[in-house]
Amino acid sequence: MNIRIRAGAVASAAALVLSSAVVSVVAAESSPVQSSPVQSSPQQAAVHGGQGHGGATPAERAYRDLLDHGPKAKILTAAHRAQWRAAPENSVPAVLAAFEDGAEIVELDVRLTADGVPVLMHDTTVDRTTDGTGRVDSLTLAQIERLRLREGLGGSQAAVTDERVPTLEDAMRLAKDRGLVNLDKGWPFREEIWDVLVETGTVRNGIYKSDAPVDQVQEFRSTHRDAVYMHMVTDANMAPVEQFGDDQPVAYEVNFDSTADAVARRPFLDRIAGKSRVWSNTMWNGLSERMTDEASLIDPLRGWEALVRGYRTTIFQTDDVVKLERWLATGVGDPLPRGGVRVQAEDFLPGEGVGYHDLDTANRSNLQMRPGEGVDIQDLDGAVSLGWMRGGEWLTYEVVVPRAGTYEVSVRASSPYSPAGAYTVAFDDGTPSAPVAVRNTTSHAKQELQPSGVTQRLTRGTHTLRISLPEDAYQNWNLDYVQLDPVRR
Ligand SMILES: [Ca+2]
Ligand SMILES: [Ca+2]
Ligand SMILES: [Ca+2]
Ligand SMILES: [Ca+2]
Repeated sequence: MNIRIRAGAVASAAALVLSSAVVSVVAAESSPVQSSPVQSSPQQAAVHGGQGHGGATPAERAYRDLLDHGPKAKILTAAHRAQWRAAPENSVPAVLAAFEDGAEIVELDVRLTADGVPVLMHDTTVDRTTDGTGRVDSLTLAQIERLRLREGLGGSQAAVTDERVPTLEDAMRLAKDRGLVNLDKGWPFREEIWDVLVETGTVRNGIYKSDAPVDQVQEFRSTHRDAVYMHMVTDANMAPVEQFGDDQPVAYEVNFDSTADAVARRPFLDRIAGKSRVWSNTMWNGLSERMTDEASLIDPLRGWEALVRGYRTTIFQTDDVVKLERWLATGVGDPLPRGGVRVQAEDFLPGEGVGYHDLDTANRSNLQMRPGEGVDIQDLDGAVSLGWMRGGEWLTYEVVVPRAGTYEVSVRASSPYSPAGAYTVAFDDGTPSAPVAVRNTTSHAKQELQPSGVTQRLTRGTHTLRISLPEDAYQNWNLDYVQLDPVRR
């Protein structure tokens, strides 16, 4: 069984600026692949990439795999700022969660305190990610250790946690047996980092990166023979592949905001792939021209699979470790639980005052995929979703329920605000539910499936689902899709 979309919605799909895959008709029960536990052991057969090398520890396996750029090389996962979906970015529990979720590499941001200690901090200041303020390089380690990290990707409205800013030494000790660390922002103080790697016995765990001139890189590597190094390239610095000669980096991070860029073309990528690994970033639209994590959840061929097939990618830096690992293992990025129903928020029933009510007739976003409809459809780094959600607005959907039973409503939503908003749910013109609060995901562009606690008994067949936004609640959030999961008894 699957979700049926009304004829009006299908007709408007012809006007999509994205591919027709945007209007996804999800078939839960006919899908050959059901969600399964993520396996990262070398014995697990992968749909994409090889099985990987053996080794005494996960870190040893990851190191051997990193050095392998042959045709059977394992595809490696790098968790951007560690697993920030489970804990604060660049925190100890986020590092542990990234490795537990199957990443071989955690990407961490390194800065020096006023007293010269490498700590994990993305921004030049501590303002976004902690309860304090000030520049990292103007605070001592003792001052920074008194701060508390905010949840997820931080922001002024993100909750403050009990977690503290880790030193690089803390992180390397955690990673020692577990996996590799991509050392972002650390090239200017590579010697201080080297001292930490030597002291903690983690020289093979730490992956330096830069886009520095090749002479400077080779000078460092000539005096630090065991240093693991990857190089960042764009069209502005393509030449290094030749300049590195027989002493190639373990990987090239290739960034392009257009597939017309020379670094995104096969001749260049083939030269890299013969000697090293191609590392692709899929967090935002501008890094691998729209081939993002979110686009991959709509269809892997729009993101991860396109990069593997067409761009020689063998390392992904991702904001969604769990879903990338699931795709590597099963070929499905965002599976629907068995018996579930999913309806994309952008597939609302047509007509102002009939299928929906929106406060202004314009689409406030730049994604004109349903011309003439006032609902605000947007592209959030590949997620086709609704924004400009305002009190008083409502949307209706036609859902086809495969089997009579009780279902729980979830929404995949995002917001950097607390409160973010609230909605009610009603079926078939029945009484609306009590308002459900939307959780702060710490970023407009980072969606999470949020169970509502609202359950409804439904007969087999077609039903109308209405999402309404109460006028008395603050509303500033984004809606990707609505999901009905059967409640097991
Ligand atoms: Ca970074
Ligand atoms: Ca509008
Ligand atoms: Ca609106
Ligand atoms: Ca959507």
